[in-house]
Amino acid sequence: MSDIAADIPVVDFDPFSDEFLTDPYDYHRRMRDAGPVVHIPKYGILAVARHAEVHGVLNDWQTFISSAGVGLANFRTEKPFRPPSLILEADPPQHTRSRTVLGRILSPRTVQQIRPQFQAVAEALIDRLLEKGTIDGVKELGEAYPLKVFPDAVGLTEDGRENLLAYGDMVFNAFGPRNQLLINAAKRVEPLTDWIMTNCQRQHLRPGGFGDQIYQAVETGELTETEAPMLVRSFLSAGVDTTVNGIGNALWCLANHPDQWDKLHANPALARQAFEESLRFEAAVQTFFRTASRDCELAGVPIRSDTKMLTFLASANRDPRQWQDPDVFDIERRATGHMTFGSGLHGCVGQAVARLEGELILSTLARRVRRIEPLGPPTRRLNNTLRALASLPLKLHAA
Ligand code: HEM
Ligand code: OVM
Repeated sequence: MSDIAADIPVVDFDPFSDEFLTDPYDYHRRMRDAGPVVHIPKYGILAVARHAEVHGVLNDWQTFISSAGVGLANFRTEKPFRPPSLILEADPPQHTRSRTVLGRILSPRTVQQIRPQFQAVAEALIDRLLEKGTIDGVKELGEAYPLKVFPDAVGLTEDGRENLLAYGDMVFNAFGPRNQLLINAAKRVEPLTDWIMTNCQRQHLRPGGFGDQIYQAVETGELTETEAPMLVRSFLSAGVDTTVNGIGNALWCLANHPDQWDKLHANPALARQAFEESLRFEAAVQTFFRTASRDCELAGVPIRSDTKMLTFLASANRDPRQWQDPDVFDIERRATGHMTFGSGLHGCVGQAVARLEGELILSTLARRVRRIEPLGPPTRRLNNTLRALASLPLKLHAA
C-alpha cells in the first residue's frame, strides 16, 4: 500500500457499509467539509467529494489512470474478478481504439434512428400499466422498459435477458470491497458469466444491432477478433442496471415531489430536463475509483504513486460550492454539469441512449398520467456502486 500524508483530513466511516449506502448524503457533506481531499484509513485510500476535485480527477487521465481498475482493487497487485474491460478499465491508446468504435455506434444519429421504436415500447408499456393502476415502479417500469428496448437494440435473443440484471448487480458490486454485498452477488455469478459471454458471440447477435456493429469493426480492421466480444460485454455490463436505476430513481423523485410532477404533467416537454435533474439528485452511479500513476498533488495535497482515489460523483452533484440549493429537487434548474455520467475521456459513452430512455418514459407518463401516488415506502437494493431500489409501490391515476 502507498503511504498517505499524516495531515490529510481523516474520515473514519466505511462508504460501502449498509448505513452509508442507505443514506449517503450526510456522509457526503461531512467529507466535502473536511477538505478537498480526504483520507479513508479503513481502505487506505484517498477520496474527493467536492465538485471541483471530482471534475479535476476525472479530467486528468494521465495522472489518475483507469487501467489499474476503477474499483477498489488495484489490478497491478490484485487479480480482477473478470478480464478487464477494454474501454472502462483501459487508458489510451487501447481506450482510444475501443472508444472510437463504441462512440460511433452510440452516436446521436443512431439514437435518432432508434427513437421511434423506443417510444412505441414506452407507450405500450405505460398503457398496460395504467390498466392495472397499482404497480411496482421498479419491477414493472424501471426494469421492464430497459430490459426490452436495450437488448432489442443490441440484438440479443429473447431468452435469459433477466440475467443482465444479476450480472449488472455483480459488476457494480465488484467495484467495491469484498464485503457481504459482493460475496452474495458473487455466489450467483458463474452461470451468469457463461450466459453473458455466449451472447457476446456474433452468431447470437441480430445483424445490424449494436452488437453486430462491433463485429463490423473487425471487418474494417479497427478491432481484432478477440476485442469484439469483450466490447459487446461492455454494453451488457453497463447498459441495463444503470438505466434501470436511473428510471427507478426518477420515478421515486417525482412520486415524492408532487409539485414537480404537476409541472411536468402540465408541460411534458420538460421530460428531458426532469430526467437530468433526477440523475443529479439521486445519482444511479454513485462512485468510481482512479489510481495515481505518479507522485503528484491535488488541491495542494501530496499524493503517492499507486494510491487509490475514490471519486464521489453523487456528492459532487450536491456540492453547495457548485449548486444553488443542491438538496432541492427542481426539474426547471440547469442540472447539466452533474457528474452522474462521469466526465472527461471516460464520460459515459451510452449517455445519449440513457437520456433517450429516461425522456421517453417521463414524457409518456406526463401525457397519460395525472398523478403518481406513492403507496407506502420503497425498499432499497444495496449495491457498492449503484443507488438502487428493490421496489417502489405506486398508484398511477390516468389523465
Ligand atoms: C461509462 C454512468 C448508461 C455504457 C460511464 C461512466 C459513468 C456512467 C459514471 C464513467 C466511468 C468512469 O469514468 O470510469 C452511467 C449512467 C447511466 C449509464 C448513470 C444511466 C443512467 C449507459 C448505457 C450504456 C453505457 C445505456 C450502453 C449503451 C458505458 C460504457 C462506459 C460508460 C461502455 C465506459 C466508457 C469509457 O470508459 O470510455 N457510464 N451510464 N452506459 N458507460 Fe455509462
Ligand atoms: C464495461 C463497463 C462495466 C461497468 C460499467 C461501465 C459505467 C462499463 O464493461 O466496460 O461503465
